[in-house]
Amino acid sequence: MSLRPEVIHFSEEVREALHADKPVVALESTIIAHGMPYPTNLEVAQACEALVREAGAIPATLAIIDGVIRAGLTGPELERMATDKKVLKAVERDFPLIVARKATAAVTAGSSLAIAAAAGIRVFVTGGIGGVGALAAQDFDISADLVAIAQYPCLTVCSGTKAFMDIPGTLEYLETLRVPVIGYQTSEFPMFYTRSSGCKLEWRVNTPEEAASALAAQLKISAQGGMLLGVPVPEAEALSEAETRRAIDAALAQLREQEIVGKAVTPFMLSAIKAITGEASLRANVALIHNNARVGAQIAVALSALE
Ligand code: PSU
Ligand code: MN
Repeated sequence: MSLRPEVIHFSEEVREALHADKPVVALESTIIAHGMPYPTNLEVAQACEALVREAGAIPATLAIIDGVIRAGLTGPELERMATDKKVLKAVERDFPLIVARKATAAVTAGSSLAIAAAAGIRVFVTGGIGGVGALAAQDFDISADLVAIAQYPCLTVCSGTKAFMDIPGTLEYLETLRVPVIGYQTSEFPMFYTRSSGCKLEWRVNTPEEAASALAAQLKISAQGGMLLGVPVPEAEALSEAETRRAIDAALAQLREQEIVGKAVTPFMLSAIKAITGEASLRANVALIHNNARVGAQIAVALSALE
């Protein structure tokens, strides 16, 4: 799939910024609508936009509102994402039906990348990407995020895949898809709530400038294809590996018992983990998203300086 650029409706600010080649950072909306409880979700969405601005870039939060694919939301639209229980979760294959029915949907990392690529936005920020599921060898649960990261010419800034995924399997699959995976100030792939997964990476960058030059080279040499940057959750809010593993095992047991499948898995797991760890997992989730917004914006600014 590839979106036609003319179907995207830009906010005036985002349109002007892209037109003037100013740095723009794409932000996803599934983490707002389905990833965190209200009012934390709204606070995080607003804080991310503010952090991107502080770093000198323009935020473009992405969503489908009443059937219209949007880059750059108004305040009330952002609020709707955070509060309206009827907001759907759109992976790319859902776009035609959501548009035809004039429905409202949050977009996942993969579908955000489709919009960002068509819009000419080169940096996308999320919390954790979808990955290869823990039982993928039997149930084929592999997130469409991975395919989108491989296809679209955009950098994805994340804190790893959600911790309840098969992390080594996810990294193997990214290798198959030919995605460069880079650690930001780390030599291991981060594990979402936890700084490290024990999975070593071949590539590491230490500054926004280094990340930007890798991205600039990718954009120059390849007509297609993205890049993945793993930024560990800030130390102060990180959960220990043991804490994370314990919460995940308990949540996975609930998931199997309740026979939840498909798109509902991720929202279920996030809220089950939060119920098990108390507020600690939510605090870590918030901290890593804020940090990723800051780092992503610094990279977008550095990229624009290179261009
Ligand atoms: N990570 C989070 N919270 C989320 C998601 C990821 O911490 O809400 C969302 C992202 O939008 C991601 C999507 O793209 O879950 C992946 O869903 P799935 O595993 O169903 O492909
Ligand atoms: Mn899945």
